[in-house]
Amino acid sequence: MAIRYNRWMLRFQTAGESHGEALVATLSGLPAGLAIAAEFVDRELWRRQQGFGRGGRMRIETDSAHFLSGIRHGKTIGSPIAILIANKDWKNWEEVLPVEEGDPAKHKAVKSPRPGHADLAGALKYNLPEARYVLERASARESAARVAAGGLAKLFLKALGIEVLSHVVQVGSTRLQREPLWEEIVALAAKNEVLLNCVDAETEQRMKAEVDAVLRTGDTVGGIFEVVVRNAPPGLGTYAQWDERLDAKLAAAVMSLQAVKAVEIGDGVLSASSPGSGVHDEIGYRRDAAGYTGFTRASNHAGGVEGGVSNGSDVVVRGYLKPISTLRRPLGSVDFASREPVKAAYERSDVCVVPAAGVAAEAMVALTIAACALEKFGGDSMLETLRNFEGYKRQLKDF
Ligand code: EPS
Repeated sequence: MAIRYNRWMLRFQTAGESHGEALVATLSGLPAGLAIAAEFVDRELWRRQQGFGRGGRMRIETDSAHFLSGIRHGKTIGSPIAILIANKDWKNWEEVLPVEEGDPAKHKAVKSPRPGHADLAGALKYNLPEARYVLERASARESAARVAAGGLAKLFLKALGIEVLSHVVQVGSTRLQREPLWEEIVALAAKNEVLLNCVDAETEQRMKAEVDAVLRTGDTVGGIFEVVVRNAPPGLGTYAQWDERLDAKLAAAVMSLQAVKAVEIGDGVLSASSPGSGVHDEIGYRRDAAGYTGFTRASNHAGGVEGGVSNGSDVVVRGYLKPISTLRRPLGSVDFASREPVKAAYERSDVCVVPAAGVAAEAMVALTIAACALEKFGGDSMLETLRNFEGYKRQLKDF
């Protein structure tokens, strides 16, 4: 019996550790003939590095995707794409974390596990005496590799007219109180200075005050980001099998990001406490409606997915981020060696990463939507994929 995910036409994996030499991503299954703008992928990587509350590490790194394979003369060739992102910080860690045996005296052990981090569970699982190797891979640094792969998925989706972007809905207890316009989210992504990636300037200042407060007290703060897929065609994903539902795939993709503790599709959380009449999106019809079909919706509480299938409205996915688990004023823990009570280890860290996590989630959502689109439309070349997509669009118009 095959595990369904192995049948995905678009597959990607990452390798690399936070303070190792580089991060690596491989992406298999993009059709041949897709134009790749390397500057676009680098801009995505830059976006992930931004936001008020990022730590000192982001002043060291300037993430850039180095393509090793699968792209020639500016276009995909149908072969697996390998991407390398160098860690500039490696020069400071070469002797601490050498591939060869090296000098054990130079090792920087993480001696007491941080509550909320993978430290303890990872050390127990891999039978490691302390948590250094655990944090090296569990670190959200890995999400840079996802953003590079996701950048390619975004370029594929753009060729189909589909866009994926994010914005921040909540930092700490400060929440955006209105629905953003798509144009506002687009404008956010074009900014060259990112504060907290919120569409409302006044709310963003209050979000900044929340980050300032935890910076002062040695604490950290979480929040909620929202990813919006614009122009997703109806018919991605299916209710036919549990693991083929679009919402299930999106939930897994976004939940797999570091520090995400809950995922919501549309107004999923609110809908649990609302009457049905208040949350289901009434259906209308206008022959000349913009979009894939003449069917219209009065609202989009469903977040563009009904029965595990995209319905033609924007797909909206929210990720709920716990506060970063590395605290400058650490919580109680236990020394790995002595088992005595001590404070948890502290390493240089971020205090708020909600905007950055939103960009990483865009990548995961783009990869998921691209995989579903390729399952539906197939194609080994862009010519073939786009022809199949055009045929489906005509079918929808004629429905
Ligand atoms: C992280 C700790 C910090 C973050 C890192 C995630 O890194 P460092 O230990 O080098 O200061 O900056 O995130 C990134 C490096 C990144 O690119 O997002 C952690 O422990 O999870």
